[in-house]
Amino acid sequence: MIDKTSPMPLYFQIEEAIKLKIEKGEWVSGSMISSEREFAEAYEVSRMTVRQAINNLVNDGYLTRRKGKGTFVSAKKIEQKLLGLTSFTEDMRSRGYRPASKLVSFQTINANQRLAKVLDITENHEVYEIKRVRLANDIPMAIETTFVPVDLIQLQEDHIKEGSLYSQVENAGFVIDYATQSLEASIAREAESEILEITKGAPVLLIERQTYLTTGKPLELVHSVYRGDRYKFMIDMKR
Ligand code: 16G
Repeated sequence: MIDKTSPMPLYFQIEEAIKLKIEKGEWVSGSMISSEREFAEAYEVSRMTVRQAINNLVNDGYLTRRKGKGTFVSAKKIEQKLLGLTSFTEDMRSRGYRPASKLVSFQTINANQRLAKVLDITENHEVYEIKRVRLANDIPMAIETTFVPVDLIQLQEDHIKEGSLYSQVENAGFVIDYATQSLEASIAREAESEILEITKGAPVLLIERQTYLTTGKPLELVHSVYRGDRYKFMIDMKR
């Protein structure tokens, strides 16, 4: 499997061999991998070489080190296509996960200048500010802060707590049309890391979505913090 005559560096060959095992499902997520020594013996390479391969796989999110325990195969990332305009509830259900939310807060606030501009309302107009932790099979995936103009729709706290915002909007007779979304890399701050159950400074994805109804009216502005270790966004491109 490892070709010592190849110009490919040995650590890279080991990395590829491990990735293949994970991708083929031979090594399942959560299982512990062999020690550096065992790898070094099996591949007849130095422990330094093995360490380099494993470090790269940890950095790329394939493997996770747990202090005092060992190195484990990471949970598979959720792949989300940036194509259809879907809700968290729909995304999770379509992948066979059980969606849920923890409602952190639900209140009305007065729009500041930016909110007013984005939501096409006048400054100081009331907007709902909804903070939710979004979970898949009880694992926290993202923290979402959603702003919706109060004048547009009467939102029920109970429904938001239990169910889907988009279904509540659609059940009220609105048709959601399109959204613009930005995505940028960042690191988890202390409060975020506690909620998302990741270490402080771990990579996260910051997403901002502005969603519009078929009437042309803005429905929501949403700021989200997604776990970088569990999420992968896919974009199809055509030339
Ligand atoms: C997604 C959307 C968010 C929307 C929510 C509705 C992203 C980045 N954000 O999380 O804008 O408010 O779905 O979900 O995808 P719900 O209908 O399950 O409440």
